[in-house]
Amino acid sequence: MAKYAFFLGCVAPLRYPGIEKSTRVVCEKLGIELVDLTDASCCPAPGVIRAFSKTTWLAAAARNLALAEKMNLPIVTICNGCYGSLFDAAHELNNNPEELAKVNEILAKVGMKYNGTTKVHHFAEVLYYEVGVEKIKAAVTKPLEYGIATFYGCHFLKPSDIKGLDDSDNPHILDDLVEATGCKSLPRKQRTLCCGSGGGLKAAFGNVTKEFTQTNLENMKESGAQFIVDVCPFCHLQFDTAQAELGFNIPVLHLCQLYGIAMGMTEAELGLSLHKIPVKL
Ligand code: 9S8
Ligand code: 9S8
Ligand code: COM
Repeated sequence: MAKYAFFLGCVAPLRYPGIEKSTRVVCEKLGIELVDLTDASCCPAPGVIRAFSKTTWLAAAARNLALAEKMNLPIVTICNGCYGSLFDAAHELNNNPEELAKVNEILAKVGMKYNGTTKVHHFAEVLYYEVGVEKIKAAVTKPLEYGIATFYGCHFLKPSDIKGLDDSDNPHILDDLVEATGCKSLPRKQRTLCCGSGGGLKAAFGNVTKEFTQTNLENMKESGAQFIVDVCPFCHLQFDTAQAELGFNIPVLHLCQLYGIAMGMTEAELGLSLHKIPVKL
């Protein structure tokens, strides 16, 4: 059985606990063992912390990587931002002894050390490449027939030269994962556009964020989508909270919540009442 250190990040546990719960249930059904990464901090958010101080970003990320290293487990994240931050930090540190030594000088102050061995995975990567669509189809007990707008976000497949997953400009793995439930992923324009909220943009230039979100929502509406399905709680938060003001009303689900529905979880377990845009199944 595949076993991972489960990195929660901030947004899922604090704002959408149903994402966390559905991930736990779905992973158990699919034979993925999640072990809590006790004492983990914010990844830290790549667009925010890395943009201001690379040293701070690397040191905080290395601390999280070191916690998983102590457990001798690879990390799995349920968030693109956490994946981007921890994967990119591991990529820098695991291949660069000088940088690793600098970071360890900082970690020594909190009595820790990172040896540069932790691997980092995104849950959708694990589902597609390790579990596989056939096994997921076999675990579906309640086949669904919704038309879906899949939302990849930025940090899942990019930077493509180090992630090496799918075709980052014309991806298909999330569409295949969604269709394993019986749903249909609908074609639309600009599928890989940023939701607008990442990279610190939302805090610094809210109007630009709104324009990105609006363009995405227009394209999604035009496609006829009944749900948006994301793989990132940060994109999820943006689509769920920004729509009403922009005049849209498309309910938002994290992929694990969609799977939870297709595998018979209740609405309470899925935390759907915490969504701003009501989710009617
Ligand atoms: S942790 Fe703190 S803010 Fe967040 S959810 Fe995902 S990115 Fe990492
Ligand atoms: S898109 Fe651009 S930066 Fe990001 S991944 Fe999640 S939040 Fe939305
Ligand atoms: C987006 C995370 S998923 S961040 O805003 O780029 O840090």
